[in-house]
Amino acid sequence: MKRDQNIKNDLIIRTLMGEAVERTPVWMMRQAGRYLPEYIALRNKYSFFERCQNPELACEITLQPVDIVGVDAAILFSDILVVPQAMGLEVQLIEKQGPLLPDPIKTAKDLERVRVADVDETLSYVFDAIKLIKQELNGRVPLIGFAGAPWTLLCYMVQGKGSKTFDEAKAFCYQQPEVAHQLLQMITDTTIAYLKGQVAAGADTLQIFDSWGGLLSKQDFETYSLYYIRQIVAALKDEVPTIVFAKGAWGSLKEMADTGAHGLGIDWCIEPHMARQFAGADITLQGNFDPAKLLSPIPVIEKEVTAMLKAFGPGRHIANLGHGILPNVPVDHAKAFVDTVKNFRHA
Ligand code: 1CP
Repeated sequence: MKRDQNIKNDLIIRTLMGEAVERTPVWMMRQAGRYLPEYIALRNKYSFFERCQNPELACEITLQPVDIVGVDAAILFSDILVVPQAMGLEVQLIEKQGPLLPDPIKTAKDLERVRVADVDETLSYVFDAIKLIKQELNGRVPLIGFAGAPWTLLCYMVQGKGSKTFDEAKAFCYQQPEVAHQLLQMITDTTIAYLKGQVAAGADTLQIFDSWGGLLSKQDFETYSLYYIRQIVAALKDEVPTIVFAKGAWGSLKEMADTGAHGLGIDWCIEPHMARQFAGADITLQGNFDPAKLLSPIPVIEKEVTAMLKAFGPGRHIANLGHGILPNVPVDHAKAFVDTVKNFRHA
């Protein structure tokens, strides 16, 4: 296992490895982004993919929440959709609407337009950003690398845009399962090379985001998602600790724990003691504050975060939200979340 000995605050790495920690560590999914005025200022000057592709900009945005909110980890500023882009699909980001893929995958013929990416050729800007971020972090906190899970990427590659149901992506899997599996395997192979490149560049831990895993039945989650996540975790788990976050898929926590991942993200719809019961004692749980609760008055946030910490109990817990931070959360509310965790000690 690779480990950067120069990290001063390595609470998150130690928690993932099941080692003793003085307090619960904390970060927030989507912490680099739209709720920070410093991010909005850069957004008004550069397009989304400019922000991702320019290592100096990506570095600056990555460090913002570390400097401003005081989280215990940085997460690379990028997007899960750089992988479909590297595989050959056009991806646009429409302000205030979200991702748009104008020529989505619908048939076997469309697979001719995508390939397993040569990541050193197509995604080297990410590796350059990681090297720069590690240098600028100078050992303050660990850097989290990430990728989308193959199922969640298929959702966008087939549906062509965000959706509440991803019904077209599901219909594609159910009507053309062989084509779907070919695409999922291509995404998986690209993702493994991509994440290995992130680790080689300096990422200290990796999170796999399966934002739409909870749209699938337990059996379909196994078939279209977990089968591929398992390959990714197996390829990386001996390099750095890995965290799997499959939103809504808590019915498969045990199976996810069995992949050998070091951490599992959970959303706010499952109680910590139930998640622990499903996942077993030997894995770190991450979560699970309702992101919308950060819109509550600060004293309510403090009270509810404390209750969450008590519900998880000491050890093997990384405090986080149950999904990404919302753009309309005031910065001092995000700080209240982080500070409440940092000031709390288990009795
Ligand atoms: O600035 C802007 O207006 C663009 C908004 C934005 C941002 C800040 C997008 C477009 N992506 C990002 C950055 C991003 N995306 C990060 C940065 C690191 C961090 O601070 O966490 C990460 C980890 C992601 C991951 C991501 N992108 C996911 C998985 C996590 C999740 O929130 O579920 C998903 C599903 C995406 C797709 C995507 N990209 C952008 C948006 C608005 C979306 C979601 C669209 C949808 O709801 O379908």
